[in-house]
Amino acid sequence: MTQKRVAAIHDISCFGKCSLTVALPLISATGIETAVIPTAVLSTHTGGFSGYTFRDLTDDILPIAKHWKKEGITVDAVYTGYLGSKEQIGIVCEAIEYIKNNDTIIIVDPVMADNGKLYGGFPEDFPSDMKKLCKIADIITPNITEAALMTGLCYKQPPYDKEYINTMISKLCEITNGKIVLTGVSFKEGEIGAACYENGETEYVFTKRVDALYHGTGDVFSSTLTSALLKGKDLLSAATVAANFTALCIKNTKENYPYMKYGVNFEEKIHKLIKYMEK
Ligand code: PXL
Repeated sequence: MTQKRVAAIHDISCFGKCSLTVALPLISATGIETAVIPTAVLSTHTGGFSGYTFRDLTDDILPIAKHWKKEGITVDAVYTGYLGSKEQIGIVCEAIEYIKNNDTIIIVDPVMADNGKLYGGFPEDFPSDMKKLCKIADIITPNITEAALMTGLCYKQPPYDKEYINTMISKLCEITNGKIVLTGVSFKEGEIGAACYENGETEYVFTKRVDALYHGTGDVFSSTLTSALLKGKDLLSAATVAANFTALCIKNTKENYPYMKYGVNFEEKIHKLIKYMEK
């Protein structure tokens, strides 16, 4: 069996454990090669720090993709996350055309918002443009806020009723023909999980909710979901691995490391991720 390869297209937040500093170690730890196309370099992520530096790498994205094509480099999956600007959405769509072959799966995490709010620095019409990237995806992994912003539904706080989640999923189906893993779903106190939609059916995976919010947990979830899918797991099993690992990291962080904006301590639990992948 040849080694699988992912192209991860996200920013590098130099401090704060999100995007590529999460995707690279986690996907690599599962035995999958992780090639990268950085979209921007920031001194920290944008959630909770002020005065961060921001270097836009828009001009590098297409030349990297074209060079890979010239070299005959192909990937089993493209996994996109935080993009540096609205302009990058179209550029990333074009870059994917250079990188993919017929078997490449395109996983789009439309990273742009959480807890009812767009992340700082994104214009109001960013979610509408992000739909273009979701349209070409085989799998999208929005959280409730991102899904609300893209579908025009109002954002609600958990716990949800089934009708809200079903409506959200059917509206997301108008945006993409891909599978949907909607994160941050909860129908009762004390649980959190994801709704997984494929072939007209929605199934759910839940874990115990740890009462703490940390930065970068969406990246932990989508990175481990990507790994699990490439390791041959079906959508629901992959989401189960991702949900359980993310919950474990949050629990471990809450017990030991209090700073929300410093991200989760996933490093000490990587050995567990490898076990979850083997199950
Ligand atoms: O975790 C998502 C993320 C990634 N990259 C940057 C961010 C955020 C969320 O705020 O600011 C730069």
